[in-house]
Amino acid sequence: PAAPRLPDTAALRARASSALRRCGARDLDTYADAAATGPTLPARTPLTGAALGHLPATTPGQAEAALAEAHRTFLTWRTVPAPVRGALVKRLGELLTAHQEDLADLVTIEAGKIRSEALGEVREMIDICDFAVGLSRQLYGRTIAGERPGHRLSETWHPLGVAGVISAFNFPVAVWSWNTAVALVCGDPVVWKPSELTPLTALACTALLARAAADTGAPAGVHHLLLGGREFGEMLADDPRVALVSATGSVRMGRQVAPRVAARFGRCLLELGGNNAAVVTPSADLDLTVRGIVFAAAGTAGQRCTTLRRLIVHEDVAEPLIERIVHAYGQLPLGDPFDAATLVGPLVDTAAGTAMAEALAAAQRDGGKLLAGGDRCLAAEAPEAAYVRPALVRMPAQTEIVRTETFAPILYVLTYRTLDEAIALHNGVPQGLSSSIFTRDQREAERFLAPDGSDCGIANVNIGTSGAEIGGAFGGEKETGGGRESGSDAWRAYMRRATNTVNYSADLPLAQGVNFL
Ligand code: UN1
Repeated sequence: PAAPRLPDTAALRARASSALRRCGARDLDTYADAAATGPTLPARTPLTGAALGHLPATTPGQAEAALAEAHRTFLTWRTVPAPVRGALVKRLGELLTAHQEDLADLVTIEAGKIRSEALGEVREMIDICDFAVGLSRQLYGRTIAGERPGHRLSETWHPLGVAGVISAFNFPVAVWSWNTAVALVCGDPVVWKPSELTPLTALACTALLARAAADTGAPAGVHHLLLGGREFGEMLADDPRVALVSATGSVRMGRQVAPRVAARFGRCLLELGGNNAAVVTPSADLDLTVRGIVFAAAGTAGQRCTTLRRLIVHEDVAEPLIERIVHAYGQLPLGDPFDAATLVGPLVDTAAGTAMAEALAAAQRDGGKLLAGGDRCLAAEAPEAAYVRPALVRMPAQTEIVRTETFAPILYVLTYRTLDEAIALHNGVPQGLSSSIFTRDQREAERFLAPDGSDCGIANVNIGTSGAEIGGAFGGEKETGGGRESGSDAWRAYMRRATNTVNYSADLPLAQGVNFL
C-alpha cells in the first residue's frame, strides 16, 4: 500500500484560519506582526509538528486587568438571577452547536484527535451547556428540621467568586466548558489559562462566549483568557480575588498549585493524573471486552486522563484475551486524524514520543515483554511529529513504571488468580481516577463497586475506563486530587453555602437549652 499521506502545514494553517474566522476570532494572518508588539506564543499542530503561527501572549499587565475586571464583574453578576445567567449559557450552547465542525477542526489541528473524537469532545461541550441551563433553575438548598419552635432553618447557595480555570491540551475545549458553563450559571466569572499547546481552540471558545454574552446582554467581563505559561497558573493560584482554582493536568502541576491556593485558604478543584485499570474475570464476554479495552487504551492515542493503562486479567483468560488484543492492535489505522479511516492520530509532540519510548525501555528493564506496537511511524514524512503504534506490554509485576502515568498509549498487562489479588493490584497505584471490571458474574461486579472494591472516583462494569458522560460527577481520589466537576452536584464547588436560622417568634430560645439573660 502507498505510504499514508499527511496534510501539509500550509493547508492546516488555512483550515485553522477559516475555522477561527467563522467562530468570530482573528485568523492567523492577522497576527503577522505579533512579535513586534510583545511576547508571543507559538501555535503548533501535532499533525506535522510545525508552527502554524505566533500569537501575542497575554502581558502581566493585561492579566492583572483581566483579574480586576473579572472580580468587578462578579459583584454584579452574582445578583443576576440564576435563570437569567442560564440564558447566556443557553446561547453559548447554540453557538457551539452551530460551530461544532469549526471547533472540531481546531481540536484536530491542535490536539491531534481523530474526527469522531474531536466532534465527540464538542458534543460534550453542548451537553454540559444543556445540563448547566437546567441547573440554573435547580440550585437547590435544603430546608432543615430545626430544634426550636418559631424558627426556620435552611441553607442558601450563593455565587462564590471568580473561578480560575487551568486546562490541559488533551481536552482543550470540553474541560473548559465543564467549568465555564457551570461556573457562569453559579454566578462566577471565569479567568481561563489553557494549555500553551492549544491556544487556537481557546481563542475560538473565547470568541463564541463573547458573542453569547453580547447576544444576551451579559457583561463581557464574565470571561477572560490568559495566553501564556505557568506564570499565569501561579497568578491564579496566588491571587485572593480568585475564589476557586479548577486545575486539570499533571500531579506535578497539582502539587504546585494546591499548596499555594491552600496558603490563602482558597478553594481548589483538582483533576490530576490517572493510571486506570480494568479487571477481566473468567466470565467476561470477550468480544465486548476486547472492544472496550482497545478504545479505552488506544483511543485518543492514549492521551485521556481516563485512558486504560493497566489490564489485570485472570490467568485462565489471559492468553486468548492477549491474542485478540494483539490482533486488534495490528488492525488500528494510524495517521492523519482528518482521514475518516484513521483511529490513532499523533501524540501531542515529540517530547511525548520520547516519554513513551523511555517508559517502554523501563518496562523492558523490569522484565516486561513487548507484545505489540511501540514503534514510531511516519518519521520520514513528519520528523517533527510523533506518530506511534499503541503498545501492549506483558509485565511480570506491577513495577514502578506501571505505577507511573505515562501520557501515551501503553497498556501493561498483569495476571491474577483471585479477585482479592486483582483488587489489591488495581488499587496498588498512587492515582485513583477511573476503573472497570469486565465480568458476567454479579458477585464480582458488585464486589468491585463495593467499599472494599475499586478506590477510584469512576468505577464501571462491562465498559472501558474512558468516555464518561457529562451527567455524572467526574474526578478521582488519591493523587488524582479529589475534585469533582461536570454533572451531578459538582456545581456546589462553584458556590458558597450559607446556613440561615430565621426566628419568626416573639421568644428567643437558645439552642442546646442554654440559658442566658
Ligand atoms: C480528560 O481526559 O481530561 O471520560 C477528560 C472521558 C472524557 C473526559 C476525559 N469524557 O474520557
